Amino acid sequence: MTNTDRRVSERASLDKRDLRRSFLDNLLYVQGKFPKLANNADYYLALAHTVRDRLMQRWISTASAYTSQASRTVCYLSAEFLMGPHLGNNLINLGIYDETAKMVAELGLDLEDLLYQEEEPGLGNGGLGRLAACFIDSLATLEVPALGYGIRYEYGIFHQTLVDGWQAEKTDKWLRYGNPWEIARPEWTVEIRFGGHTEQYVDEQQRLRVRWLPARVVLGVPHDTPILGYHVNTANTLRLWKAEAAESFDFGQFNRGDYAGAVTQKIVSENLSKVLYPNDEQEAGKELRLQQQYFFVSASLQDMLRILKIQGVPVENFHEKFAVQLNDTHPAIGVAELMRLLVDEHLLVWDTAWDITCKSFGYTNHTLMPEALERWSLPLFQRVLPRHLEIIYEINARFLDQVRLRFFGDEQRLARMSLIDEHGPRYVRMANLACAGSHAINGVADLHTELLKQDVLKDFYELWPEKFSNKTNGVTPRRWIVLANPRLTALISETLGEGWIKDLGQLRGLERHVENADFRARWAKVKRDNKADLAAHITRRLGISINPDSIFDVQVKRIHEYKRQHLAALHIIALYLRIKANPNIDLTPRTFIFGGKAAPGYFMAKLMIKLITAIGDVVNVDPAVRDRLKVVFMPNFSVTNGQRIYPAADLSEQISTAGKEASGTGNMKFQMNGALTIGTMDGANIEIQQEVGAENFFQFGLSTPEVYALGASGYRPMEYYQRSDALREVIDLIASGFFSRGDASLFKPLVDNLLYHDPYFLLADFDSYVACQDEVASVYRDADRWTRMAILNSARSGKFSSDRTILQYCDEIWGAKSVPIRLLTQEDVES
Ligand code: Z15
Repeated sequence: MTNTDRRVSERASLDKRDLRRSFLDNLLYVQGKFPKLANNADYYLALAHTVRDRLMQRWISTASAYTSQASRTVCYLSAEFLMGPHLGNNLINLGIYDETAKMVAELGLDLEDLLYQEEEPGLGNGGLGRLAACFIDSLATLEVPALGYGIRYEYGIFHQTLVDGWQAEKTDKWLRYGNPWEIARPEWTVEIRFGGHTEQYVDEQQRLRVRWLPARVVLGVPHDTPILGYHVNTANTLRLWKAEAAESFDFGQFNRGDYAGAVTQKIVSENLSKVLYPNDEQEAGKELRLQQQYFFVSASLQDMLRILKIQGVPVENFHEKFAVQLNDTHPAIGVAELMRLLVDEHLLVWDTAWDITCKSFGYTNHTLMPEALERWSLPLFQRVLPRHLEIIYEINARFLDQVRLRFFGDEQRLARMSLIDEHGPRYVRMANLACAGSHAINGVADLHTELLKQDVLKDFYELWPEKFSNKTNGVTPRRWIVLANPRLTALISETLGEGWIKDLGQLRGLERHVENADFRARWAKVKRDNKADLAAHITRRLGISINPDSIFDVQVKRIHEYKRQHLAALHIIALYLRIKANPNIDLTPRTFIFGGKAAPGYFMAKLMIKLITAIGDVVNVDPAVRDRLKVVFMPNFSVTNGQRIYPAADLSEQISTAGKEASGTGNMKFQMNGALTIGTMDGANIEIQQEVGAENFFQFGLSTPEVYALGASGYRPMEYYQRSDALREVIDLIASGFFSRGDASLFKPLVDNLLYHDPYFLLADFDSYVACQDEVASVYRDADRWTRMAILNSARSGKFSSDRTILQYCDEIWGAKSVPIRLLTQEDVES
């Protein structure tokens, strides 16, 4: 072995001595520091590089296997990937977490401290972006060839702080200290064109063609991150595009002395990947957003065509090589872009191109909320993508011909299904484009898919029932149990072995231990220890003391009216009023923990945060409460914070108005970690209840049909206010200014909205919710009963592994199979 060989193979070794050698080498050669001078940030980076070195062999082996094999590759197109920190997850998936913890401990360091140094890549808003991250993990673990394609935002989701109880936003400078997990691939840069106009021309074969003369060109530079599966050799790729200017300086302008003008082009171009839009389920219709979508979708499709070419596969076989999944309508422009690439650039005839396109794309819908459905005004669309508008008109003409034949004379249906909304100012409807151009359309939970078929996508369902299917969401047990909850992981693995980590259905084996008092005691201790950790964290960060024996009643998710954080707030006030009316009342102590970000422009959501913090400011210091209630709003809910919170929860709040939450995925993370759910019959809550049994689930509230009926019959929330004493007292107390130092105007918009509109039926569900919470409190008093229920919740969470979800996508939509990876040796790599 030459010297170089030795060094490189040490870098792939998982042996503890080699880990230590690499760690200290990286500290010296990458960070340029001696242990004496190094801080935790240096040690984090040294460790990140040590782990990255060990991913490389797997990544190269995977890439080489994929290049030489013809198997179908899943391309997951998503404007968001909410990955969370990589280091801990990679240590788990490599199987060297404990070794590494020992190795750094021997150097006087604490692995957890180092893990918390990582700035998490928060390239997503909430559920949709986190789902993409869980899917990418499961695809790698199941050894399925896959690429995640998205945008490398320079600024991810804003950092949330609280100022006087209000949300304040700070930019997320996650790349500030560099990113050891990515490799730029400038050699695979692509050009993306914008604006301008089109013209017709006649080619050599006398065929009429269209040429697009764009107004500007932007470069897309791929930045790749390896995504390692759990205990396998597969390392797939997350490929995120960074926008760069074609020329950094316009030398014409520069030479004319216009220095500022010379750099504007660079600034305008780089804006495309500058910042993530912080709206979740609220379409803003901004031009830059459409440009971002087209930017990453065009870059990704061009990348696929490049891969096809180096593999020597003809473009006619595109759909055999790639299954392209649209994560919501954000990448739906891909339907028109692939048509453009095939017809204008690869000169295929329309019908062939359309056949390839439809066979390639699948579309996942994630919401029933009308305000989230994307539409682009025609003038804006024309300005940004003139050629795509022509293509969409052509798709639409042929599509509507088909609808006309099937539904003879039904003009209204035609107007509803058209890719162009012509009811007032005209719009391109992205969901209609996605449906028309995909062979598969799916919802994300049973109820959601049924509602899509009956409601939002009814016309498309009636035209193509065979395209529709359900794929209930899931989450990865690697991050959400193994990494987040090491105590529970140790207990489960001691009891069942380690098979459950890749086959979560095996958790059913825990059911046999429910009647074992010793097992229950160990289970309860795990939860108690996790709660004590979180309590200590909250005290340290927020200065609020917490009783670890109180019920940890947790609602963490984006702040939205439909998710009804303010319903939970009304309940807290109801309990507070009981104490005030009867100071010695025997209440089960509770700690209410909230977390979540509001879209910066969403006034009501921000007011909901203020309401929760204002309640806390009163309740947490009122001596009459005597520590029976605590209200905590944890700032900056994120993947990192989620990993501390889910394992410590007793009660999971899933209280959206029935028919509004497409699935929810936080509900699954809580369940796996042994929290009980209080929930409405909405989204995946219904399936969670089916799995755990009604006796292990706290259900309340109107069902979806009841919500619809009440809405249709003319809902008058004021009647509920007048009928319920408890409700009236709660609302009156807010309205009086009691939580706002006498300022009755502060919460007036929220109170008036509830009394006169209440679009999410809080008042209708209030009594049912409070009664259900009383049942929660009484069950909690029987600690043994609670623990039994908690164990059964975890034991029956197997369905909600994203491995199950991904297997269904692979079998029923993508036609993708696993391709096990053989590790290349040093000689293979170098020959
Ligand atoms: C988002 O996070 C979700 C749907 C959307 O349409 C957008 Cl724009 C963002 C969420 C759903 O609200 C949630 O119920 C679901 O679990 C999640 O997507 C993943 O499917």
